[in-house]
Amino acid sequence: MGGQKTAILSVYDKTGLLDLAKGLHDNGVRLLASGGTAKMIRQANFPVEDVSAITKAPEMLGGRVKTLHPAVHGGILARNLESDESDLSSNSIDKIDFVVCNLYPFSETVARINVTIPEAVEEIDIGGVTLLRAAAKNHSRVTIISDPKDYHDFLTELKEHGEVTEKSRQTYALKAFEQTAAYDSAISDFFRKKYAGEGQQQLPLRYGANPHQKPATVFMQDAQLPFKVLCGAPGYINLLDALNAWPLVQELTKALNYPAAASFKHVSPAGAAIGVPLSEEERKVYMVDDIEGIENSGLAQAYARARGADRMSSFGDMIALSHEVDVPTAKIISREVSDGVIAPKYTDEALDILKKKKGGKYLVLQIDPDYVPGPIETRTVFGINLQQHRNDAKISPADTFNTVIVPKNSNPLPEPALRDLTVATIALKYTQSNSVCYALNGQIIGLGAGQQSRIHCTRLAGDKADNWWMRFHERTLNLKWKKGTKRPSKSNAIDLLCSGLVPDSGIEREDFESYFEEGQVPQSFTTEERTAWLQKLQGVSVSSDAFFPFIDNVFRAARSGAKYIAAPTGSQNDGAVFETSEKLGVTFVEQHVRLFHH
Ligand code: 93A
Repeated sequence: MGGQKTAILSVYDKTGLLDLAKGLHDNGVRLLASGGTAKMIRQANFPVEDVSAITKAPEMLGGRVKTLHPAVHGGILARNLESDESDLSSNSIDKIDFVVCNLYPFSETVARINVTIPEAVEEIDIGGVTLLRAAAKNHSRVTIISDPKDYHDFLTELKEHGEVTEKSRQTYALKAFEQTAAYDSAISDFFRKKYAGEGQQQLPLRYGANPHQKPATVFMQDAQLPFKVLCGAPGYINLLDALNAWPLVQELTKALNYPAAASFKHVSPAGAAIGVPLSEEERKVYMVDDIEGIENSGLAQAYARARGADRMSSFGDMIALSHEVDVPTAKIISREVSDGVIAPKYTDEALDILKKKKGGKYLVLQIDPDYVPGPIETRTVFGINLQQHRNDAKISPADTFNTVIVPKNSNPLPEPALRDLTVATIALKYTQSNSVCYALNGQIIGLGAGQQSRIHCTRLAGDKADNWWMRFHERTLNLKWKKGTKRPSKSNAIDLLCSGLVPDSGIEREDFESYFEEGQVPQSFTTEERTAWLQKLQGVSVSSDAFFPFIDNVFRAARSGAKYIAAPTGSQNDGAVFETSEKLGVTFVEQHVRLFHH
């Protein structure tokens, strides 16, 4: 065909088709088109040939085979190579220079209510996707136009330069690749919902973050979900919690070689701990003194600590447990208000206990402990994709806290400090930023999450640590509850008392009093009582997910018994921060990795 260029046109959306055909014709291009496309061009009196003119084969199978032919794809895929040229000429195939194609409307079809599988199947474009991919693959020679919005610029370029520049061919090829990718993912999404066993590769969720956010689903691409639902039906936020809480406990247990537990709410830990044996007082404060066998279960003690850290925040929690769930752990869970639990295993007896909770609706997830996520994670916010390497930074007592800044020559840190800094820092890795965590005895005692200001975070966490410690005051330990007072009401009243927020009068006061025996309503703590008791809180470890920009954070941490602080460095104020720590007798450790989490 000498120097004449050839275009093949096959479009479902025929917007702008006639202008395009005219423009191509005006530029001396030979037009080939599939059935409906050719018909429309012909009716407008522009010269066009059917694809069958080169394939010598009719469209068949009711349109399922239109352009799938070596005469088409040989013509598109051929390079300017001698061997390709000779293949073409021995098969009497002409090169194709331009491909214009857009696809059957699969997404629009399956978006229709009550669409059937045969209807959806018929909208799976095969030949068009092949045209797009073939032309995009060979974009060093071929131009692929897949969007009617590009017709104008394409024709302008063709008219002005007689050809399409390499840059434009690249841009158009990328668009075609994006389109086939999106098209295929729409097809696999549709069939995943239809064919993947529920709970295996996908799981429909009742709704998303809020009841009006429907539909909602959780799924894996090309893999099974790494968890099974043993009881209940997970919600969207349950899963966000579970999928943050599980790696937290997995890392804690690996780093410290103890069973570990976390209690999550709104995608931050309310508590997290390892199974350091509980003292008698701790058992009382954490309301587990009557749990049989707790002293022999590291996991139960870990959860008692995680749940006990901040009982108010843990109300309705999602729990993660590092080891096989045993009866003592299940018994603690069974009488708390909680939404669900994720763990690698459950004993039969423990599972029976959990399955009875919430009228049989308690969420029990079993996670595959060998599941390792891929290195890249992607999310969509406001329709825009964000992608990053997963935060797989390893926190370990041996390697993370070995750079003591002040006091000089105080390496290494004592074991309990290393342990508590590890707990605090791993907890922060899974806490919404800004975050600061106070830890003691292998558990969180105060955690501030999601604050825009670091000092507010340090204060919030410090106030929580103070509140936690006030719960150990003998007056709190010996409260005389009215018979029948429920656990959440007790936690609430204790929280009011320990935070110093009990009102002197009014209906809130009456409500507070109603939980206690006649004449046994506790007095509020006096300032002196509080100060004296808080001074006894010592040896606390504090970790921060990013540097302390000002010395106020050190002042606040020290007020709640901080003896060790670990934080990244790099603030302009580092010098003053270190100096203040030293003056207050606080050991400052450089923690090398910033741990923002969102
Ligand atoms: O059923 S197909 O997958 N088989 C084909 O060989 C084929 N070639 C192009 N569908 C095929 N097409 C698609 O037909 C194009 O992607 C385009 O959407 C549509 C244009 O058909 P017509 O020209 O008959 O209107």
